[in-house]
Amino acid sequence: MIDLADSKSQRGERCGLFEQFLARARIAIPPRKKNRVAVAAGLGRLFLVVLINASACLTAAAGNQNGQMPAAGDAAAAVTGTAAVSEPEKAKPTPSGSTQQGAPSVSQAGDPCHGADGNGAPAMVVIRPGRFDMGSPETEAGRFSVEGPQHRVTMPRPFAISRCEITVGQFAQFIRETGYQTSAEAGGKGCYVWNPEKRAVQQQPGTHWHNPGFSQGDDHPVVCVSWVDARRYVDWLSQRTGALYRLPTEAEWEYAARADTDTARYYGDNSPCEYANGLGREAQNIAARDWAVAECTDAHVYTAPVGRFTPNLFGLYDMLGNAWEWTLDCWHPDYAEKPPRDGSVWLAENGGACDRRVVRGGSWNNGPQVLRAADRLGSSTGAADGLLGFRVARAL
Ligand SMILES: [Ca+2]
Repeated sequence: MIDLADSKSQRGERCGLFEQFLARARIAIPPRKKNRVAVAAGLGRLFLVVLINASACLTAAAGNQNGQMPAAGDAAAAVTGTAAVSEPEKAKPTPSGSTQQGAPSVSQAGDPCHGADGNGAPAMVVIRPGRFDMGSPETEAGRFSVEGPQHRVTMPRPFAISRCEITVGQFAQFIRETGYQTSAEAGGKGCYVWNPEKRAVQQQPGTHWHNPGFSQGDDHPVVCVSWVDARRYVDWLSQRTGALYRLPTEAEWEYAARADTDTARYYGDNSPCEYANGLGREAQNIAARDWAVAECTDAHVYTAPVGRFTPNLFGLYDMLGNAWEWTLDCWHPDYAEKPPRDGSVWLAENGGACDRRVVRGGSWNNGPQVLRAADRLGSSTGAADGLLGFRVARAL
Protein backbone atom coordinates (compact mmCIF):
# COMPACT_ATOMS: atom_id res chain seq x y z
CA MET A 1 0.00 0.00 0.00
CA ILE A 2 1.14 3.46 -0.68
CA ASP A 3 2.68 5.07 2.31
CA LEU A 4 1.80 8.55 3.19
CA ALA A 5 2.69 10.97 5.87
CA ASP A 6 0.41 13.86 6.28
CA SER A 7 -1.07 16.58 8.25
CA LYS A 8 -2.47 17.29 11.62
CA SER A 9 -4.68 14.25 11.88
CA GLN A 10 -2.35 11.78 10.22
CA ARG A 11 1.16 13.03 10.74
CA GLY A 12 3.52 10.18 11.25
CA GLU A 13 1.00 7.59 10.16
CA ARG A 14 1.32 5.69 6.96
CA CYS A 15 -1.67 5.27 4.76
CA GLY A 16 -2.70 5.51 1.12
CA LEU A 17 -3.19 8.67 -0.85
CA PHE A 18 -6.78 7.71 -1.47
CA GLU A 19 -7.39 7.24 2.23
CA GLN A 20 -6.06 10.68 2.83
CA PHE A 21 -8.35 12.08 0.20
CA LEU A 22 -11.33 10.29 1.66
CA ALA A 23 -10.79 12.28 4.80
CA ARG A 24 -10.14 15.52 2.99
CA ALA A 25 -13.04 15.20 0.57
CA ARG A 26 -15.51 15.45 3.40
CA ILE A 27 -14.36 18.91 4.35
CA ALA A 28 -16.46 21.78 3.10
CA ILE A 29 -15.49 23.87 0.12
CA PRO A 30 -13.70 27.02 1.32
CA PRO A 31 -15.34 30.41 0.86
CA ARG A 32 -14.29 32.77 -1.86
CA LYS A 33 -11.37 35.05 -1.24
CA LYS A 34 -10.15 38.16 -2.91
CA ASN A 35 -8.63 37.31 -6.25
CA ARG A 36 -5.26 38.94 -6.76
CA VAL A 37 -4.62 37.37 -10.12
CA ALA A 38 -5.12 40.60 -12.04
CA VAL A 39 -2.55 42.41 -9.92
CA ALA A 40 -0.17 39.53 -10.29
CA ALA A 41 -0.57 39.61 -14.05
CA GLY A 42 0.55 43.21 -14.15
CA LEU A 43 3.57 42.48 -12.01
CA GLY A 44 4.31 39.49 -14.17
CA ARG A 45 4.45 41.66 -17.26
CA LEU A 46 6.84 44.06 -15.56
CA PHE A 47 9.12 41.28 -14.43
CA LEU A 48 8.96 39.80 -17.87
CA VAL A 49 10.46 42.89 -19.45
CA VAL A 50 13.31 42.77 -16.97
CA LEU A 51 13.85 39.12 -17.53
CA ILE A 52 13.88 39.28 -21.29
CA ASN A 53 16.52 41.96 -21.14
CA ALA A 54 18.57 40.12 -18.57
CA SER A 55 18.43 36.54 -19.65
CA ALA A 56 19.64 35.19 -22.93
CA CYS A 57 17.88 31.91 -22.27
CA LEU A 58 14.52 33.45 -22.94
CA THR A 59 13.65 33.23 -26.56
CA ALA A 60 10.60 32.76 -28.67
CA ALA A 61 7.69 32.10 -26.39
CA ALA A 62 5.80 29.00 -27.21
CA GLY A 63 2.61 30.75 -26.37
CA ASN A 64 3.34 33.39 -28.95
CA GLN A 65 3.50 30.63 -31.48
CA ASN A 66 0.25 29.00 -30.62
CA GLY A 67 -1.72 31.85 -29.15
CA GLN A 68 -2.51 29.97 -25.94
CA MET A 69 -0.33 31.82 -23.48
CA PRO A 70 -1.41 34.58 -21.14
CA ALA A 71 0.66 37.74 -21.09
CA ALA A 72 2.85 36.86 -18.14
CA GLY A 73 3.51 33.49 -19.70
CA ASP A 74 5.48 35.23 -22.42
CA ALA A 75 8.44 34.40 -20.23
CA ALA A 76 8.01 30.86 -21.44
CA ALA A 77 10.32 29.20 -23.87
CA ALA A 78 10.54 25.57 -24.84
CA VAL A 79 14.13 24.49 -24.46
CA THR A 80 16.26 21.61 -25.54
CA GLY A 81 19.91 21.07 -24.93
CA THR A 82 23.00 18.92 -25.23
CA ALA A 83 24.38 18.93 -21.72
CA ALA A 84 25.78 15.88 -20.00
CA VAL A 85 23.51 13.41 -18.29
CA SER A 86 23.21 11.96 -14.76
CA GLU A 87 20.43 13.47 -12.72
CA PRO A 88 21.48 15.29 -9.57
CA GLU A 89 19.75 15.04 -6.21
CA LYS A 90 20.21 18.74 -5.89
CA ALA A 91 19.88 21.36 -8.55
CA LYS A 92 23.21 22.63 -9.84
CA PRO A 93 22.21 25.67 -11.82
CA THR A 94 24.60 27.66 -13.91
CA PRO A 95 24.76 31.43 -13.53
CA SER A 96 21.59 33.28 -14.30
CA GLY A 97 20.96 33.88 -17.93
CA SER A 98 23.26 31.21 -19.27
CA THR A 99 21.77 28.22 -20.96
CA GLN A 100 23.14 24.77 -21.28
CA GLN A 101 24.26 23.87 -24.74
CA GLY A 102 21.61 23.63 -27.39
CA ALA A 103 19.29 26.03 -29.11
CA PRO A 104 15.92 26.73 -27.58
CA SER A 105 12.95 25.59 -29.56
CA VAL A 106 9.22 26.13 -29.36
CA SER A 107 6.24 23.90 -28.88
CA GLN A 108 4.72 22.06 -31.75
CA ALA A 109 2.09 24.10 -33.51
CA GLY A 110 -1.22 23.57 -31.78
CA ASP A 111 0.39 21.37 -29.15
CA PRO A 112 1.65 23.28 -26.11
CA CYS A 113 3.03 20.19 -24.41
CA HIS A 114 5.53 18.74 -26.86
CA GLY A 115 8.78 20.25 -28.07
CA ALA A 116 8.97 21.14 -31.74
CA ASP A 117 12.16 19.17 -32.33
CA GLY A 118 10.30 15.88 -32.32
CA ASN A 119 12.78 14.06 -30.09
CA GLY A 120 10.21 13.27 -27.47
CA ALA A 121 11.23 16.01 -25.08
CA PRO A 122 8.40 17.86 -23.38
CA ALA A 123 7.95 21.56 -24.02
CA MET A 124 9.63 23.50 -21.23
CA VAL A 125 8.86 26.90 -19.76
CA VAL A 126 11.67 29.06 -18.42
CA ILE A 127 10.75 30.43 -15.01
CA ARG A 128 12.48 33.64 -13.97
CA PRO A 129 14.08 34.26 -10.59
CA GLY A 130 12.02 35.88 -7.87
CA ARG A 131 10.69 35.64 -4.34
CA PHE A 132 7.55 34.14 -2.92
CA ASP A 133 6.01 33.08 0.36
CA MET A 134 6.02 29.29 0.42
CA GLY A 135 3.24 27.52 2.26
CA SER A 136 -0.08 28.94 3.33
CA PRO A 137 -1.00 31.55 5.92
CA GLU A 138 -2.90 30.30 8.94
CA THR A 139 -5.89 32.25 7.73
CA GLU A 140 -6.20 30.34 4.46
CA ALA A 141 -9.48 28.46 4.22
CA GLY A 142 -9.05 24.72 4.13
CA ARG A 143 -5.42 24.85 5.21
CA PHE A 144 -3.61 21.82 6.63
CA SER A 145 -0.82 22.16 9.19
CA VAL A 146 1.68 20.56 6.81
CA GLU A 147 1.62 23.82 4.86
CA GLY A 148 3.25 25.93 7.53
CA PRO A 149 4.93 27.90 8.76
CA GLN A 150 4.79 30.08 5.70
CA HIS A 151 8.26 31.36 4.85
CA ARG A 152 9.97 33.55 2.28
CA VAL A 153 11.92 31.74 -0.45
CA THR A 154 14.15 33.42 -3.01
CA MET A 155 14.65 31.69 -6.33
CA PRO A 156 18.08 33.01 -7.34
CA ARG A 157 18.27 31.66 -10.85
CA PRO A 158 15.95 30.80 -13.70
CA PHE A 159 14.99 27.21 -14.20
CA ALA A 160 12.77 25.38 -16.63
CA ILE A 161 9.76 23.21 -15.92
CA SER A 162 7.63 21.27 -18.35
CA ARG A 163 4.59 23.12 -19.54
CA CYS A 164 2.46 20.03 -18.98
CA GLU A 165 2.43 16.83 -17.00
CA ILE A 166 4.29 13.98 -18.67
CA THR A 167 1.81 12.11 -20.81
CA VAL A 168 1.03 8.46 -21.39
CA GLY A 169 2.44 8.85 -24.90
CA GLN A 170 5.70 10.37 -23.67
CA PHE A 171 6.10 7.69 -21.05
CA ALA A 172 5.29 5.00 -23.62
CA GLN A 173 8.22 6.18 -25.73
CA PHE A 174 10.48 5.67 -22.73
CA ILE A 175 9.10 2.18 -22.19
CA ARG A 176 9.46 1.25 -25.86
CA GLU A 177 13.06 2.37 -26.03
CA THR A 178 14.23 0.89 -22.75
CA GLY A 179 11.97 -2.07 -21.98
CA TYR A 180 11.75 -0.70 -18.47
CA GLN A 181 9.32 -2.40 -16.12
CA THR A 182 7.60 -0.04 -13.72
CA SER A 183 7.24 -0.59 -9.98
CA ALA A 184 3.60 -1.66 -10.32
CA GLU A 185 4.50 -4.20 -12.98
CA ALA A 186 7.72 -5.52 -11.48
CA GLY A 187 6.16 -6.32 -8.14
CA GLY A 188 3.17 -8.00 -9.74
CA LYS A 189 0.82 -6.35 -7.27
CA GLY A 190 -0.30 -3.53 -9.50
CA CYS A 191 -1.27 0.03 -8.77
CA TYR A 192 -3.50 1.49 -6.09
CA VAL A 193 -6.59 2.43 -8.07
CA TRP A 194 -10.07 3.70 -7.39
CA ASN A 195 -12.88 1.16 -7.53
CA PRO A 196 -15.93 3.24 -8.54
CA GLU A 197 -18.40 0.51 -7.61
CA LYS A 198 -17.08 -0.01 -4.12
CA ARG A 199 -16.08 3.64 -3.93
CA ALA A 200 -12.86 2.54 -2.35
CA VAL A 201 -9.21 2.21 -3.22
CA GLN A 202 -7.54 -1.12 -3.73
CA GLN A 203 -4.30 -2.42 -5.07
CA GLN A 204 -5.33 -4.13 -8.26
CA PRO A 205 -3.04 -6.70 -9.93
CA GLY A 206 -2.71 -5.97 -13.62
CA THR A 207 -3.08 -2.24 -13.23
CA HIS A 208 -0.13 -0.08 -14.14
CA TRP A 209 0.83 3.06 -16.12
CA HIS A 210 -0.91 1.83 -19.28
CA ASN A 211 -3.92 0.41 -17.50
CA PRO A 212 -4.73 2.55 -14.46
CA GLY A 213 -8.28 1.29 -14.12
CA PHE A 214 -9.88 3.86 -16.40
CA SER A 215 -9.55 4.84 -20.05
CA GLN A 216 -6.70 7.15 -21.07
CA GLY A 217 -5.41 8.47 -24.36
CA ASP A 218 -1.78 9.19 -25.16
CA ASP A 219 -2.38 12.83 -24.29
CA HIS A 220 -3.48 12.11 -20.72
CA PRO A 221 -1.06 12.43 -17.80
CA VAL A 222 0.67 9.18 -17.01
CA VAL A 223 -0.26 7.86 -13.55
CA CYS A 224 0.53 4.70 -11.60
CA VAL A 225 4.20 5.67 -11.82
CA SER A 226 6.36 5.54 -8.71
CA TRP A 227 9.01 8.11 -7.81
CA VAL A 228 11.56 5.51 -8.87
CA ASP A 229 9.83 5.21 -12.25
CA ALA A 230 9.78 8.99 -12.67
CA ARG A 231 13.49 9.16 -11.90
CA ARG A 232 14.19 6.51 -14.50
CA TYR A 233 12.18 8.49 -17.02
CA VAL A 234 14.18 11.68 -16.45
CA ASP A 235 17.44 9.71 -16.64
CA TRP A 236 16.34 8.36 -19.99
CA LEU A 237 15.17 11.76 -21.19
CA SER A 238 18.51 13.27 -20.19
CA GLN A 239 20.45 10.61 -22.02
CA ARG A 240 18.26 10.87 -25.07
CA THR A 241 18.34 14.64 -25.38
CA GLY A 242 21.70 15.48 -23.87
CA ALA A 243 20.06 17.95 -21.48
CA LEU A 244 19.99 17.57 -17.74
CA TYR A 245 16.41 16.84 -16.71
CA ARG A 246 15.24 16.08 -13.19
CA LEU A 247 12.13 16.33 -11.08
CA PRO A 248 11.35 19.81 -9.72
CA THR A 249 12.14 20.64 -6.13
CA GLU A 250 9.11 21.30 -3.95
CA ALA A 251 9.93 25.02 -3.85
CA GLU A 252 10.33 25.18 -7.61
CA TRP A 253 6.99 23.48 -7.97
CA GLU A 254 5.14 25.89 -5.70
CA TYR A 255 6.85 28.96 -7.17
CA ALA A 256 5.90 27.80 -10.65
CA ALA A 257 2.35 26.93 -9.60
CA ARG A 258 1.71 30.26 -7.90
CA ALA A 259 2.95 32.28 -10.86
CA ASP A 260 3.08 35.48 -8.81
CA THR A 261 -0.24 34.87 -7.06
CA ASP A 262 -0.49 34.64 -3.30
CA THR A 263 -4.00 33.28 -3.21
CA ALA A 264 -4.83 29.67 -2.45
CA ARG A 265 -5.10 28.98 -6.19
CA TYR A 266 -3.64 30.73 -9.20
CA TYR A 267 -7.16 31.17 -10.48
CA GLY A 268 -8.50 32.62 -7.28
CA ASP A 269 -11.75 30.96 -6.33
CA ASN A 270 -13.50 31.69 -9.58
CA SER A 271 -14.44 29.10 -12.18
CA PRO A 272 -12.34 26.22 -10.84
CA CYS A 273 -13.66 23.93 -13.55
CA GLU A 274 -12.12 26.20 -16.18
CA TYR A 275 -8.66 25.85 -14.70
CA ALA A 276 -8.42 22.43 -13.14
CA ASN A 277 -9.65 18.88 -13.56
CA GLY A 278 -10.73 18.08 -10.04
CA LEU A 279 -13.64 16.48 -8.33
CA GLY A 280 -16.65 18.27 -9.81
CA ARG A 281 -20.26 17.41 -10.33
CA GLU A 282 -19.28 15.13 -13.21
CA ALA A 283 -17.74 12.75 -10.68
CA GLN A 284 -20.76 12.40 -8.39
CA ASN A 285 -21.31 8.84 -9.57
CA ILE A 286 -17.91 7.65 -8.39
CA ALA A 287 -17.43 9.86 -5.35
CA ALA A 288 -18.46 8.85 -1.88
CA ARG A 289 -21.82 10.30 -0.90
CA ASP A 290 -20.42 12.72 1.63
CA TRP A 291 -17.55 14.06 -0.45
CA ALA A 292 -17.33 17.78 -1.07
CA VAL A 293 -17.10 18.44 -4.79
CA ALA A 294 -16.72 21.62 -6.81
CA GLU A 295 -19.96 23.37 -7.63
CA CYS A 296 -19.34 23.06 -11.35
CA THR A 297 -18.63 20.45 -14.00
CA ASP A 298 -15.22 20.05 -15.64
CA ALA A 299 -16.43 17.16 -17.85
CA HIS A 300 -13.70 14.69 -16.86
CA VAL A 301 -14.49 11.99 -14.32
CA TYR A 302 -10.93 10.66 -14.38
CA THR A 303 -7.83 12.22 -15.98
CA ALA A 304 -8.19 14.80 -18.76
CA PRO A 305 -5.87 15.38 -21.71
CA VAL A 306 -3.02 17.64 -20.61
CA GLY A 307 -2.92 21.24 -21.79
CA ARG A 308 -6.66 21.68 -22.16
CA PHE A 309 -7.56 23.73 -19.11
CA THR A 310 -6.60 27.40 -18.81
CA PRO A 311 -2.91 27.71 -17.84
CA ASN A 312 -1.54 29.83 -15.03
CA LEU A 313 0.21 33.15 -15.58
CA PHE A 314 3.50 31.39 -16.33
CA GLY A 315 1.79 29.39 -19.06
CA LEU A 316 1.84 26.12 -17.12
CA TYR A 317 -1.06 23.72 -17.45
CA ASP A 318 -2.65 21.49 -14.82
CA MET A 319 -0.50 22.68 -11.93
CA LEU A 320 -3.61 22.01 -9.88
CA GLY A 321 -5.74 18.99 -10.60
CA ASN A 322 -5.49 16.16 -13.13
CA ALA A 323 -2.65 14.28 -11.38
CA TRP A 324 -0.58 14.77 -8.26
CA GLU A 325 3.04 15.36 -9.19
CA TRP A 326 6.22 13.95 -7.69
CA THR A 327 8.95 16.31 -6.51
CA LEU A 328 12.56 15.70 -5.53
CA ASP A 329 12.09 16.61 -1.88
CA CYS A 330 12.23 14.10 0.94
CA TRP A 331 9.10 14.12 3.07
CA HIS A 332 8.98 16.46 6.03
CA PRO A 333 5.83 17.11 8.02
CA ASP A 334 6.05 20.90 7.95
CA TYR A 335 8.50 23.76 7.35
CA ALA A 336 9.51 24.27 10.97
CA GLU A 337 13.04 22.86 10.67
CA LYS A 338 15.32 25.11 8.62
CA PRO A 339 13.65 24.91 5.25
CA PRO A 340 15.87 25.74 2.26
CA ARG A 341 15.38 29.42 1.41
CA ASP A 342 16.83 29.27 -2.08
CA GLY A 343 14.52 26.84 -3.82
CA SER A 344 16.86 23.89 -3.41
CA VAL A 345 15.82 20.37 -2.51
CA TRP A 346 15.04 19.25 1.06
CA LEU A 347 17.11 16.13 1.73
CA ALA A 348 17.97 13.87 4.66
CA GLU A 349 20.48 16.43 5.94
CA ASN A 350 17.53 18.77 6.45
CA GLY A 351 15.75 16.08 8.43
CA GLY A 352 13.73 14.71 5.56
CA ALA A 353 12.49 11.11 5.38
CA CYS A 354 13.80 10.13 1.98
CA ASP A 355 11.89 6.87 1.65
CA ARG A 356 8.99 9.18 0.94
CA ARG A 357 8.86 12.19 -1.35
CA VAL A 358 6.63 15.20 -1.49
CA VAL A 359 3.77 15.21 -4.00
CA ARG A 360 1.94 18.35 -5.07
CA GLY A 361 -1.02 19.73 -6.95
CA GLY A 362 -3.99 17.45 -6.30
CA SER A 363 -5.74 15.31 -8.87
CA TRP A 364 -8.93 14.38 -10.66
CA ASN A 365 -10.16 12.83 -7.44
CA ASN A 366 -9.77 15.88 -5.19
CA GLY A 367 -12.18 18.62 -4.28
CA PRO A 368 -11.43 22.34 -3.96
CA GLN A 369 -9.85 22.12 -0.53
CA VAL A 370 -7.01 19.98 -1.83
CA LEU A 371 -6.57 21.88 -5.07
CA ARG A 372 -4.48 24.67 -3.55
CA ALA A 373 -0.94 25.79 -4.33
CA ALA A 374 0.31 25.07 -0.79
CA ASP A 375 -1.23 21.66 -0.18
CA ARG A 376 1.23 18.79 0.04
CA LEU A 377 1.45 15.10 0.80
CA GLY A 378 4.16 12.46 0.95
CA SER A 379 4.24 9.11 -0.78
CA SER A 380 6.66 6.18 -0.72
CA THR A 381 9.21 6.22 -3.49
CA GLY A 382 8.12 2.80 -4.73
CA ALA A 383 4.40 3.47 -4.60
CA ALA A 384 2.28 3.49 -7.76
CA ASP A 385 -0.99 5.35 -7.46
CA GLY A 386 -3.77 6.11 -9.91
CA LEU A 387 -3.78 9.74 -8.81
CA LEU A 388 -0.09 10.36 -9.12
CA GLY A 389 2.11 11.36 -12.07
CA PHE A 390 4.85 13.96 -12.61
CA ARG A 391 6.33 16.74 -14.67
CA VAL A 392 10.01 17.43 -15.27
CA ALA A 393 12.37 20.33 -14.63
CA ARG A 394 15.79 21.49 -15.81
CA ALA A 395 18.41 23.71 -14.32
CA LEU A 396 19.61 26.41 -16.71
CA1 LIG B 1 -13.07 16.16 -12.99
